[in-house]
Amino acid sequence: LALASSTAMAADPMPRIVHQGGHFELQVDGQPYFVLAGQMHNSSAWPGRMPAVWDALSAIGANTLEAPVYWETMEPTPGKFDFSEVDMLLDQARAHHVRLVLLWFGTWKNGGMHYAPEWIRRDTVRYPRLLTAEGQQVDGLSPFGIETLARDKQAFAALMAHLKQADALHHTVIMMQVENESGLFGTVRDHGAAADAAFAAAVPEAVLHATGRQGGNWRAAFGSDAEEAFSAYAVSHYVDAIAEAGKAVYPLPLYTNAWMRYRGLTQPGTEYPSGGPSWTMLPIWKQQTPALDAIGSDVYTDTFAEFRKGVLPYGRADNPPWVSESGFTAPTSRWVFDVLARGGIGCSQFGIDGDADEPGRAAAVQAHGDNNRLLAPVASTLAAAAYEGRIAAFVQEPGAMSPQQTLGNWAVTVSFGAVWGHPSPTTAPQSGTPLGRALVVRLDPAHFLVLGMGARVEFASTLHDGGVHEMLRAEEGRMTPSGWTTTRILNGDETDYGLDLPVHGDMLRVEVTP
Ligand code: N0T
Repeated sequence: LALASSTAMAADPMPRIVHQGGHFELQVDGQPYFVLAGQMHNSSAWPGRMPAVWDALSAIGANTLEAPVYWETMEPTPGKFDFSEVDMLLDQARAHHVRLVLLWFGTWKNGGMHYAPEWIRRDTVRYPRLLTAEGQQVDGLSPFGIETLARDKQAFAALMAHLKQADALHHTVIMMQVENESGLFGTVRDHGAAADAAFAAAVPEAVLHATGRQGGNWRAAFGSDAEEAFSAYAVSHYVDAIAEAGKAVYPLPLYTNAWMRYRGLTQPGTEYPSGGPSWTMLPIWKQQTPALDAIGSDVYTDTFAEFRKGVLPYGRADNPPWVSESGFTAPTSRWVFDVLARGGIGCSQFGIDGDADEPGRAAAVQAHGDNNRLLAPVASTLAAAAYEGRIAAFVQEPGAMSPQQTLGNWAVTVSFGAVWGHPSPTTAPQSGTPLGRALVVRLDPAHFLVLGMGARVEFASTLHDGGVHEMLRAEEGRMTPSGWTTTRILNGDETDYGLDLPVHGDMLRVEVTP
């Protein structure tokens, strides 16, 4: 018996994140995994609501569900845990053959405290609130609440112990989010007695080192950003302690998500949570959170320029591109292509179980469904190629010129809004509905995989050596576990003007003379 169970454990290593050369890979059951996820609305992890969640998830064909775990429901009285919500999620996810990312709604939820149990909310002596400079108590917990932190740590560790017992042989849960968009609203920093003392004291050496600041107290080192930097230190330290406690019990990949500072936001504590992992606070956050494997970006924009501004700072040698949430609209269907090619670990759409008649929802279901129908069957192959830097992504961006990238000895140009039989619109800025998206994967020097929607792809050799370097063959088909299967060879009208990928997506394999 002991032998049988240790063999089973050995066959299924823990999910983990590996990285090389700035590219990352999440491995599940020892295989590359790319998270193509949907997240339910905040109050949907209840049995009566789950059928709508599963319908929504299957409509978009995602391979992963992001689901909250509510502290208030999991620990209704101090130290008495109720894991029925978690067990329901595990059972249903297994029945639907998808993986789970669980979101720990603990001390912080969107810079607030509304998932803290009532016994915490009622006892402001043991679990102190934030204090404003004027001494006003705020609807948010102090990151200096020693007992609050102890309670959150204990609850998160209990959740991880439950998963270890209920899921270690399945790994239905592949990753955990620690807190949700942490940080402070209502004041830029806490003004309680402990906070005031720490704010007046010397900035820890490690923080100075990570931020390149000179010594002294927070004001001296950070000037007008002192309060926000101080809060980032306090909150990141707190979140890391929770992550560390959970990881010691059951070492799943752990991340936290950022309410970002973009789209013109400049005011911490009023426009976005102060001290959360916004991009200007990332050096402090990364330095303070060794127990976290990643800081994810919650990107609520339909424009590629804002997406880039929001996400690029998070792709670092020590942090994977990971879109932990994005708005559930049709234009956001482009982001996953970009994240994949950057060597990121995945992308999730927030609020998939909205009302059927919500404006834009039908188009979002169509676009993200098209994505996942195309990407999910080859996600492991794509993740492996992305890890090695063999993928280029191209997304439509009105106003920009047609993107071109080089893969091996080939310049790949992708244009959007091409009309069949007409030359490619590569000499003027792009226009049109921004939904075009494509990936080109270099399989070997002579073969490329081309996949995407609403895009024209053209190959041109970068070798000008008088030799013949041309596209020999374009096959439509699919990647199966045993390799490439051709459904038809494209030629003539289908290739003479470039490879036109239809709006709902297609996958081609291209052979070139190397
Ligand atoms: C997100 C979601 C959910 C000027 C919003 C986004 C989710 C949380 N918060 O629907 O509440 O639980 O993580 C904040 C978006 C601010 C955008 C400001 C742009």
